[in-house]
Amino acid sequence: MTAATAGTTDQATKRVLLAAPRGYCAGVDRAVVTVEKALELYGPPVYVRKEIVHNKHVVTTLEKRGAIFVEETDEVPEGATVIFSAHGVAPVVHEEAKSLGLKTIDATCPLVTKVHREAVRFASDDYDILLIGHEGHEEVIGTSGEAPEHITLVDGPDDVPNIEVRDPEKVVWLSQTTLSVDETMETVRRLRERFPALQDPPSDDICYATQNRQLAVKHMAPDTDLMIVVGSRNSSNSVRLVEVALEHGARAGHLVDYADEIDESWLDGVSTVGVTSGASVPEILVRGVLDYLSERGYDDVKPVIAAEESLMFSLPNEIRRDLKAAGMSDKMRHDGAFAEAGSLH
Ligand code: 0O3
Ligand code: SF4
Repeated sequence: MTAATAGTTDQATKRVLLAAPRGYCAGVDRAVVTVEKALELYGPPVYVRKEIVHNKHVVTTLEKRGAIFVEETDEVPEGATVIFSAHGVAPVVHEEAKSLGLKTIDATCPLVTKVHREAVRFASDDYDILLIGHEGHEEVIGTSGEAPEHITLVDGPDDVPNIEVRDPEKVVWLSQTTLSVDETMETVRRLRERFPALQDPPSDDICYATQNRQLAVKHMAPDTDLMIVVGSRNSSNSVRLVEVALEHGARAGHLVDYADEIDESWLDGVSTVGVTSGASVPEILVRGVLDYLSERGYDDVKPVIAAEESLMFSLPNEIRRDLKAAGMSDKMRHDGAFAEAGSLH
């Protein structure tokens, strides 16, 4: 019997594989800094439609600083400022906000906006657009709202037999940005069996950050007894990381918001723990998990680097203009400042 199956694990065999890249992507950084800057600039309260990103810690920390998260724009008082989340909104939401006299700041990730533009373009050329994504997810609702009469949702490979199109010669697929790359390719393969003339998007809709985080997990998974993914349950990209880990050989995998959700029994007989985090997760939460593991003898941490990332987006124009007028900086603060300012609970 090996150490990994013996129920107890020798101190010398305990190690952590730490994924890189992990955590904040450029779109999340931009969206979170937008709310922080709005709080500094206008003072609380600042209204945000939906969770700015799908992370419990980010949302509760911003709430403590004076952000008010609402489900719909009609909950925002007349004349107030509302920020739209990183996942994007349908045009009808912009119209509603305008009719309510709200000032808006659009923190939609530019890579989500790119998919919206593709949808508008293919709809204006009268294509049937097959949007691969998860039903009910905010990003999918926003993208579908750009051209509801042209877009059909395809929620994974098993949904393909249900799909009908007007003209099989004029069909294109687009996707949510945070899907499993492999599952999406399987969905496309099945769609193409049904519609051989199916066109690909002009460029990848699954974004660089989603792809890189999955790639790092694929590298680590075969050597991993237990994969711990830090992220919230409603975070599509974080949930996908657990699935990818299990599909690529990790013997177990769990999603946690905080280190204190780790069940001690998960470590029974575990030699190698993989650690990563979703694109909406501040690094302080990963540090919490590494500290937890270190206290239990897993203090040999080896990075597994799948890609280097340097992309940064500038803040939305609406807030840059106001920051400039107030003589304030519009610089991004990649994760660090947010992480240190937030307490863990
Ligand atoms: O789309 P997802 O549920 O993964 O959202 P998160 O967790 O907030 O991550 C950021 C992704 C995003 C804003 C849309 O691409
Ligand atoms: Fe943008 Fe990708 Fe991050 Fe989504 S996961 S916010 S598309 S960079």
